[in-house]
Amino acid sequence: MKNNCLNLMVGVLIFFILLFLTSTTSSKSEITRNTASLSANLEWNKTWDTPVKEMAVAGDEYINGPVAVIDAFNDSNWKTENITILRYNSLGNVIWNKTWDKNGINDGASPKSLKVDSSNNIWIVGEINGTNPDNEDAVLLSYNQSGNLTKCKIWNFNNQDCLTDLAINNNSLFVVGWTNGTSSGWTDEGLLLKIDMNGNILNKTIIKRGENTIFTSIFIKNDSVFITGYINETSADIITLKFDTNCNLVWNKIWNSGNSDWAKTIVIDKNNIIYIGGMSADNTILLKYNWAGTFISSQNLGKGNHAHVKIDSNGNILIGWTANLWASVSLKAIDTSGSEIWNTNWKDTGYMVGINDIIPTKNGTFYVLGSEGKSMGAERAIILKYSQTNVPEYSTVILPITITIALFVVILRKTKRRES
Ligand SMILES: [Ca+2]
Ligand SMILES: [Ca+2]
Ligand SMILES: [Ca+2]
Repeated sequence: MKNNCLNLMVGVLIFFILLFLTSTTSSKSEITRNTASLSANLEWNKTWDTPVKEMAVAGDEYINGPVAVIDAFNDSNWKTENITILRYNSLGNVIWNKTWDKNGINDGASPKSLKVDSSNNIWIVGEINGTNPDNEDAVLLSYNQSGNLTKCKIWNFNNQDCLTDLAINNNSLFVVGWTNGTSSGWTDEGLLLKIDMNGNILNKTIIKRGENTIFTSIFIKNDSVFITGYINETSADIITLKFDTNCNLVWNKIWNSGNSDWAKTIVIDKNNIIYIGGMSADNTILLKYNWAGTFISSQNLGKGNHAHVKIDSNGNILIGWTANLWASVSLKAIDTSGSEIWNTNWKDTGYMVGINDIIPTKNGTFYVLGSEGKSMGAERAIILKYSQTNVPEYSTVILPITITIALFVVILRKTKRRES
């Protein structure tokens, strides 16, 4: 009996020594970080729900948690549409929420994008329907850490004006969108604004191809400005452009599958490969270009809406899209060679769900923003938090267990033989 106890203790001791040795070896190999063995795990999901409809549109990493902007609206009265900003902690609790309503008048404001600058100012772009729903003006808002509005710019360039995305580079804001001199549509022009941190416009560039040009996303790297969107010539085609930081056009490329094609997001990885997420007919697609604008590949991710693309802190590409007619949100990570690292999807029983943005953080976790509703459209905003963890490798658990059992059996047999 005494011997058995002793053997058990010896076995447990051997197990932990082996576990320690193998985990030390594997953590050393993590210096090169084997991201191929990462998996994504849902940490929590939260909703934001008021009597009107809400959609989480965009967000950014902030201080100890994300900040998100919500489009809050009422289908029966466009004037009640407004912009709500939510600051979260990392557990998904709302620290503060603010609603922007110009001069207290309901005039249909709608947010499109949000970014945080290096001084922790929150910048939001979108549109406001000044006098009627066909006469939008461009809106730029800035909030400080406490949620106080510090800047508000409204520009009426044309009949219809809308800002869709922004990027911050060396104390300048670069904002994209579209502008239109008529209220009939189909004559939109792509808009690029360079703005100082006081909200003054330094440069306004208009690009038009075909009948209609709309810019949807902007990404700046190494003082080069990359923009994507779509144009209408024969069918909708994806346009991708490179500018310098003085807003001079360097190149522009058109991608046409033969079907209707739209681009939603643009990012650039550590190897300077450009990724464009969008839609072609009713499929989710991912396009790749190199820095010089040479087309590399297009990938069909299956039936779904726009691909939202971001680069995470491991340098991998996170892709999310609304799939299966709002039945689920599909998420996947690929490495820079295009190999899939993980894929997962999110559903909420009884609800139709959709994604609008992904917010990667510095430690590999990421947030997903979107909306859900019992019927088509948004009833409430959703935010999900995922972590990415290393899948335990074979050697770190199985090997110590196997060796320990083998040693234990040998010791037990020897003891029994001695006892008999
Ligand atoms: Ca609601
Ligand atoms: Ca206008
Ligand atoms: Ca096309």
